[in-house]
Amino acid sequence: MSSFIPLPFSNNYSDETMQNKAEEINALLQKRRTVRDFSRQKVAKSVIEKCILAAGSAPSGAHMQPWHFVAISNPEIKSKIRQAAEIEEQEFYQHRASEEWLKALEPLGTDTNKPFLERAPWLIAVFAERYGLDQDGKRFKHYYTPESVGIACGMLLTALHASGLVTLTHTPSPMGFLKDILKRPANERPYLLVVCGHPAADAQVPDLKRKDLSQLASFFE
Ligand code: IYR
Repeated sequence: MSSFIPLPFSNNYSDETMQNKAEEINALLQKRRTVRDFSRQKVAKSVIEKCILAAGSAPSGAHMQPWHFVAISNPEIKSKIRQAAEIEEQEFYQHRASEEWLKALEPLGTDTNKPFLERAPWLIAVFAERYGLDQDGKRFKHYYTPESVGIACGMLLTALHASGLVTLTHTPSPMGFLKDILKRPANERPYLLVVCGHPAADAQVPDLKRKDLSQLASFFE
């Protein structure tokens, strides 16, 4: 059973307006950088709420919306997350990571110490719902879950960046501890931890280059 409504917007931009819009969004997103040095400056919950709503507008397989976002500003919970993440990171840097992986990480200057997990005003833990549960607790299938949640995360990062905040996509692995600390149900799997806030006044980022258009795209015209 489906019901349809007329597309609820119409832009019809001129070629020139469209060109300008594309340039504007590219210029905005080219400024995005992953930041590891955060200030303790607070960020209003209402900003985080809006950005999560924006993320929730992502397309998803069969419109199952297989995601859940947990936003944390509570210092005790942030501290628990830091402790658990640093234990996993010690394992990673000392045992789990291959030489090749450690070499690839060198330019980023990362290590087992994760102070940003306590300093940044917000952590947003993103969970992927492996399957849905109806009102009677009966399971139903979700489709293209990693793709859907990945798109939603991209939109979350875009919304946070466009709001003037900086982010770090943090991937302590495995992330099972997030599920325990945040008391998430069995059908959810931790997908990504987004650290977000204002950059420290002296924040530094690695001098990375992005692929240019000829490297990152091909066209058949
Ligand atoms: N999770 C570790 C290692 C790490 C892995 C990748 I791939 C990165 O792009 C950055 C870090 C850490 O957060 O330090």
